[in-house]
Amino acid sequence: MPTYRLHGFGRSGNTYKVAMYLATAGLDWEPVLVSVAAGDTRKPEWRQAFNPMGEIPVLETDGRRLTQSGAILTELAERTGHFAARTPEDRTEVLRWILWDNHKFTGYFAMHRLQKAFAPQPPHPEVLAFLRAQSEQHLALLESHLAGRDWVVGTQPTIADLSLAGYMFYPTAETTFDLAATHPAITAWTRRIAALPGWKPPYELLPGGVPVPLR
Ligand SMILES: N[C@@H](CCC(=O)N[C@@H](CS)C(=O)NCC(=O)O)C(=O)O
Repeated sequence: MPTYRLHGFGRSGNTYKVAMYLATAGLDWEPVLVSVAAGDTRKPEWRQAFNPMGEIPVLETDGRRLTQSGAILTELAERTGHFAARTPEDRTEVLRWILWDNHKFTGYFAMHRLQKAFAPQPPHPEVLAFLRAQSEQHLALLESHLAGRDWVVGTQPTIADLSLAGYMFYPTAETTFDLAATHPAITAWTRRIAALPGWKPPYELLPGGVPVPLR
């Protein structure tokens, strides 16, 4: 059995954050299909066995089941050294950006994509407008942070980059953001990430979640 088993599916950018790590760190892993769209995470037996919070990703290793992409990435970096911060100060910075990603960037950008592309009912236009405005505000902050620097923290890629980039590689048809046209620093940074050995886009790295239906 591989050292790491990653439960999740291709549509989940939070799962993809961890998948990108495992792939680009060259670790021994396999994906296990768990589909939010199919209702897997809402089943009481799944919650009891894997995550009472009802969320993917779940990373199984050494008989443990780790959850929360930021916590998983932190443990992997500490264990393996791949994409770890180099100094105590940078470790704090990495944590700061991962928290910001979870709360602000992914919190709004992923919800906007979910509502726009995958919600069973069309969202209220004001809800969508709010999520889009928040996403734009957070993208602008990241764009200005990345102008003139290669990586989010320090001079090497870290888990902060992989966390923040988790939702950047989905098609414009899903996100409705054409970042290549509007955010040059973010685009250059995602190209650096995509150049890491072992990198693949979400729907190639993870099963399930073929991008339908789209509205
Ligand atoms: N902060 C969490 C967020 C996890 C999360 O929101 N996962 C979504 C899929 S991307 C999920 O499992 N949703 C299940 C549901 O809402 O029922 C992390 O980074 O792992």
